[in-house]
Amino acid sequence: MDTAIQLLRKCCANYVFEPVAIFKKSGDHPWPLVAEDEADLEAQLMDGGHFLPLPKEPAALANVVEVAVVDFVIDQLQGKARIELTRGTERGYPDIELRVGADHFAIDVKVARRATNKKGLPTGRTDSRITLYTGNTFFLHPTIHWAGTFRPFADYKGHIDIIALYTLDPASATRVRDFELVVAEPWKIGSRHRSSTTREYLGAVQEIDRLRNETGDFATQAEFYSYWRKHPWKIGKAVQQQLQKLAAQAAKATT
Ligand SMILES: [Ca+2]
Repeated sequence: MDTAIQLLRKCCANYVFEPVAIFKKSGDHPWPLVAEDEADLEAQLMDGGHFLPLPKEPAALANVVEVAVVDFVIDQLQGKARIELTRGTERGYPDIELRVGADHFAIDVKVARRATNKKGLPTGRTDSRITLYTGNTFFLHPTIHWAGTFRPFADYKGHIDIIALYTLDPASATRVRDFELVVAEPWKIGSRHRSSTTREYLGAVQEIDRLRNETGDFATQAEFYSYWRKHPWKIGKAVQQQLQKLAAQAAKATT
């Protein structure tokens, strides 16, 4: 477990936020455009009218950030000895499956905006509670191979989150300022609060220092799992149908 975490921490320490803006095909500048380096090119594209701002709506911006971080991690680690990375599906879990030797790790990327006060200064908390897991499916039934997952939840040697923190800069095309990546085990940053009242999500602690230091509300992983698996989750129609299908398959397999 420690090897995988160290590997990801080392990798994330090298990350610099890359998606600067959305490229717009037409611009307003003379051709040819000659740039001296990356920074010069960026400045010229900005001045030349080639940039559209990234979305500032939290979910849309989070998706841009998440894709960029997943791309980076896969690009950095793929091809190293004894390591294999597989990208997950958009709505599935996890975002990346990492294999080190014979062990599989679930790597999930989560994005959170820093909360700011009326003066625009960071309060030291995330704007909303990070969702650690959907509570009523693969997390609740850890031995079942759920749709949209690579393998049952309990088959992972470990679960690791990469938390991307940023401060919203509405005036810049990039929208993102003070970008930071924190690598943490979900149970270590777990809270006793849901991250949504309408969706079946369980949440992380909101203090950024506690995310960095991995000091959540639970003393042990067992305590975290037991608390959240006892939670009265709502089982919707889609989840119920999946459970029935799996139960029918299991029954068929034993006859
Ligand atoms: Ca994610």
